[in-house]
Amino acid sequence: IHDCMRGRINVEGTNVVLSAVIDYKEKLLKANRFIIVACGTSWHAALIGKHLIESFCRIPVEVEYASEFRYRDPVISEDDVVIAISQSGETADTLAAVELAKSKGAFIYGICNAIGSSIPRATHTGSYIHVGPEIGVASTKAFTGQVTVLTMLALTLAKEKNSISQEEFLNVVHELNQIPEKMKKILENNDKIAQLSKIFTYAHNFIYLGRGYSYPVALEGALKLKEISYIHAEGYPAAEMKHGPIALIDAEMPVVVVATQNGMYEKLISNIQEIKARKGKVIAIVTEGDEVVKNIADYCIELPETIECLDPLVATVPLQLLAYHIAVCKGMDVDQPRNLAKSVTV
Ligand code: F1P
Repeated sequence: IHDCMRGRINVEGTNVVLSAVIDYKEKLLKANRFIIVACGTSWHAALIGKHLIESFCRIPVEVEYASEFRYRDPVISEDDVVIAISQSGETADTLAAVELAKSKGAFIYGICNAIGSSIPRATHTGSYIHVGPEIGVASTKAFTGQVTVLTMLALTLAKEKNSISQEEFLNVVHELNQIPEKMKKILENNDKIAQLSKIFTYAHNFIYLGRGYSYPVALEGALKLKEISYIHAEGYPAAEMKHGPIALIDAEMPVVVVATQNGMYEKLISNIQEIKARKGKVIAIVTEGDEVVKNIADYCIELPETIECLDPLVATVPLQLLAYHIAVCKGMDVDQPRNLAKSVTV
């Protein structure tokens, strides 16, 4: 994450991650709307990007599965900016979405990891996330890199547009700079998460819940578990639970709840109470020092405090570790899960 925040510093000392935002700021700021296209983990990063860009820049954002986008006739115009997110830069659906949007005159901004790959070459400009190669098939550090770049992009545009105060801008930058140290603290939970994982190897299903910025984190936690441990897992916005998924909850059901002390904390407490009333097993991701959720949840993983918009950066890591340790306990090959390819090129 440090490398990603620094970007590659060029001779003039400019952060290369952001130089494209600065160079094309007029084009980006006069967009009617942004459309973000991506697949899998990158699509979850896109949902966080939508929240960041809409909150900071007040520009409407649509998030599309690239795998659906190219099979209909989406409304795209020259006034749209399309952001394509891909770790590998080779995902066929995302590349096809880029080509389609480009043919309709949209301006295309890529956020990719693999330098010189097909998607960045097909875009007008963009940012590399600079997190280095993903060793395993499942995207992990790329997610953190994508969210970091989206945060920096939203902040930079908001500053140009004056849609956030100088005070707020400086506060987010300050907090962002603390994230690498906080990540180290989160990794100190590794042994605890490994122990916790042993309890849940029995499970055939998992539910993940979050609200606001943490809803895509819940989706990503569930995807990681599916990808590497082959356990069926679904992520939901916590408030959607009562519209159906609550029927699934019984004493056998582990429910992972991202319940940091931000935004909708109070509402998450009542969601946890609803699960406990149905005897579900709650694994809560909480802010350090939280005593309220600790008293209701079955298990808690603590996170250092940060501001709401940066929660996804810290809250995703324990969920990745949970999926990793459960998969290891079950004897799975976490680097090369069955049926998955590093880049889906067909
Ligand atoms: C998209 C993706 C990954 C996932 C798996 C299959 O890849 O869905 O998120 O972990 O590797 O592909 P990309 O477009 O971000 O390279």
